[in-house]
Amino acid sequence: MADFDFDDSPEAGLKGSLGKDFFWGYATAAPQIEGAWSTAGKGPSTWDTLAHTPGRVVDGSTADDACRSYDFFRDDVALMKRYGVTAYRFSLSWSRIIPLGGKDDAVNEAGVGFYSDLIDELLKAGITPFVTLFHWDVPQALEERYKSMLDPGRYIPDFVRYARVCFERFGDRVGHWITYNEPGVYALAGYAGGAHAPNRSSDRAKYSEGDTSTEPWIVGHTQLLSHAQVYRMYKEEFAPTQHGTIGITLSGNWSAPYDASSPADIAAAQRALEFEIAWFADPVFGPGDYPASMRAQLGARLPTFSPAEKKLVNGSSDFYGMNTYTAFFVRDAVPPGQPIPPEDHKGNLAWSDTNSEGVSRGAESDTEWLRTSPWGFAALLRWIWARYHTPIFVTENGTTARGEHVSAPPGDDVLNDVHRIDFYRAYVGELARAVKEDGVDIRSYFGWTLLDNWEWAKGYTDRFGVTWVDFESEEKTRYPKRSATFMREYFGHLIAR
Ligand code: PNW
Repeated sequence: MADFDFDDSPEAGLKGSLGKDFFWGYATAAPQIEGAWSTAGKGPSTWDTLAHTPGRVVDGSTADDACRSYDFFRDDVALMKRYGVTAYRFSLSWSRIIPLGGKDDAVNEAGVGFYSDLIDELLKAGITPFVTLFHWDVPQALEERYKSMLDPGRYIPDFVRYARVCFERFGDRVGHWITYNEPGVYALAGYAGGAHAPNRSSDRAKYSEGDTSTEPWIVGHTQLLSHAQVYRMYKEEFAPTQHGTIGITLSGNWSAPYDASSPADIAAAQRALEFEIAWFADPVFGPGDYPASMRAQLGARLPTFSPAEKKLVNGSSDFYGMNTYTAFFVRDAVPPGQPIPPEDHKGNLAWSDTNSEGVSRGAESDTEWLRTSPWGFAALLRWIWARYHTPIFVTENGTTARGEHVSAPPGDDVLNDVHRIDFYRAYVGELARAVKEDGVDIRSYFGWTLLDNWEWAKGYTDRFGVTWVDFESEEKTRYPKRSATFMREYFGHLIAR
């Protein structure tokens, strides 16, 4: 019996608006769920190093065990089958597959075996794997050898060889590849703000090394070049026999002008989208170079593409992988004519939670930056479609909810996660409307995330899952939240039969 009735809801008219081959499911990342951080030959990653450095994770936790999905992956697949998903997006841990990471370093057969078993288990359950090669965990050995992405000449061949091993070992069964997850968040959180691995920033009160004014732009450039090389390699050497698709996933939230009638605020909102999204999307899907607004502010601190690199990068993604969570109201931080500090990495912006008319960007979650802003998602889908005309795979979207930090067993008040249900109802509804009303080509939706997990430097303090996890228990016991049921029934309504 169905829990939710969509035939008598505002979404009634959206019935069957998504195609039969639309993929839906949940996304995860290896460091956030696997645990087994040093099991069966796995080498340490930069995130293991961060977690074992006092003061770097807000609750002092590590990801040593996380959700123990390394041990319980068969249970996770069974859970997803119950949840009715058709696809699962997960990432591979580079240092589980090549413990030291480098192109001449040994492959760890136990690590390959783990992912091979996971892929087989998914296929047996009728769930299509979407595999991310890089979700932020650089092998620690490469950080120590040459500062990883800060040395593109040494990093790129190492990443390309890692990708080759993955295509060789898994490509017979995996047809959907994502090279990088959110190169922008990776570059800014790890090299500008510094809270993420490898903890580099100009903020000397907190971090001993780094240069916020230059390093994020180098790291972004390295990711673009290495992504593109892997894309070309896959197309030339693997796609002819493996017939898969491959692309990149970008992060990006909607930015709207604080005062919708102010030309300066309108320009600020456009600049926000360019610094956050077009930084990567213009070189890959658009005109083939960084946006003019970035060059104007950053000058020579932003690397340049040689003609050959431009050609390599432009057109190097079969689809637009889209991670998005929220929306902001923005205006200029520094007034026109005054110098913008070289550490600015967001495009000279000031943010507010309400606009000039007092309209809120949305309901608060349990995470400061994240509010329920489906209006922004609706606008963003159309902005990306209009600017890039590339099929969109939504690869992450979701929310935390207040009141979920309780001891096991969680009560019905916790498991009935109305805030998350409202979020998913609104966002996925906007997705279906963009498809139905404006013909935006959207092919997947992955909720973030399957399980409450280790939310990076936030530790276990942010619960994004449709499954509540008891991190105190030996088995990391899983309790389905009601949003999981909601999603199964909602997609049952939206996807054509
Ligand atoms: C994503 N923002 O990161 C990551 O891909 C996930 O691993 C992570 O757990 C999830 O979102 C939730 O945070 C983001 O500030 C981090 O807009 C920050 C932002 C967006 C995405």
